[in-house]
Amino acid sequence: MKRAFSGVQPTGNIHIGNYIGALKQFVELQNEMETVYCIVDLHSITVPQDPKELKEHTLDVAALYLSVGLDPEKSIIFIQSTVPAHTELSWILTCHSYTGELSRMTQFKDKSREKESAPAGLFTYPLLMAADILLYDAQFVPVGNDQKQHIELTRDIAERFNNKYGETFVVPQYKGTKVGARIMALDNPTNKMSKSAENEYSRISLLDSPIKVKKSIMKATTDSDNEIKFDEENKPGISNLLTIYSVFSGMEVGDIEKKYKGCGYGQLKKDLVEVVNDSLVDIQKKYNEIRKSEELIKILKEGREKAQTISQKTMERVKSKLGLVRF
Ligand code: ATP
Ligand code: LTN
Repeated sequence: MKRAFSGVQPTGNIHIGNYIGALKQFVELQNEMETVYCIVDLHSITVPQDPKELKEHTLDVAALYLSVGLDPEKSIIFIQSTVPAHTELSWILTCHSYTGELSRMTQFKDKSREKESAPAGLFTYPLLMAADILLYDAQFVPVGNDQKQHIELTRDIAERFNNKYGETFVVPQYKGTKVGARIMALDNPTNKMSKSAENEYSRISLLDSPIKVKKSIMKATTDSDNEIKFDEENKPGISNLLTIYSVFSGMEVGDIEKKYKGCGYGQLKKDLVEVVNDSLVDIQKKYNEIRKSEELIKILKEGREKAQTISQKTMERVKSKLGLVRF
């Protein structure tokens, strides 16, 4: 049986970029293979977090996993820090990777650029991610395309380890969506939409009110020629809106272009507000039912048990290959 693994950081509330690039795939894959989904709280502390907010956001992300359609009967859902094998394997991988390859990671370069000094965890972050994936023998990693480079590194490390010690790890593959693997920020379509960007109107969170959604879309940066055409290079703003429209309405981009031929951006934006708000209603209803329920903790505890069973087996295999004494 094939298996997929992925994770989302509890650095804020999930936005439509996370949903389109990652979570939508998480849900679809549930019917095709075994699926393991994590809330990667240890990744989020690579940058400063408020402890109270971190706790809330962790449970928010768990509740949102369920609200978008993850089914605990089909998927293992758990919090990374509740399964110690993640940090354990991460150290072992740290000893099997090179500072040179970590320095080439664009996410590290981007996140450390404006800092006077960067935490070491920001640098070794991809190794914790590699540990997450390799612990579960995952063949597939559904993520947005900003994570492609981290998956490549995971593959390199797994292959290197296998060559040195004999077959130990499954070498995983990046799994991206055809449409929307990189949703752009609404205020600046040359940046990726991000949970931690300062301007809240740069993104649409799955928990945003209809008014906030309306403001974010109506303010979205476009170009001035007023032609509704998908052209990522020359018209990144309008192309981004067309992608979002397509995913939430189920319509092909070409059909949306036809529908709005001769209309201005204002009409497209107004309709997009409705399309997005209609989709968020159900997610938010489910979220409100589950977020404060005992059920949520029960699901996370069951997920932890299942994750522990799988990851412990991998750790036994790894330790034995390395010659670490076990009794
Ligand atoms: P942060 O701003 O804290 O770095 P983020 O918004 O980039 O957070 P992550 O938790 O790092 O979100 O990512 C969760 C998943 O969503 C990953 O699979 C990531 O590739 C995907 N993702 C993040 N942003 C986008 C985006 N703009 N478009 C498509 N997928 C995205
Ligand atoms: N680095 C990812 C989050 C992440 C992840 C993972 C994704 C941590 N561990 C394992 C897939 C598999 C991010 O920033 N989006």
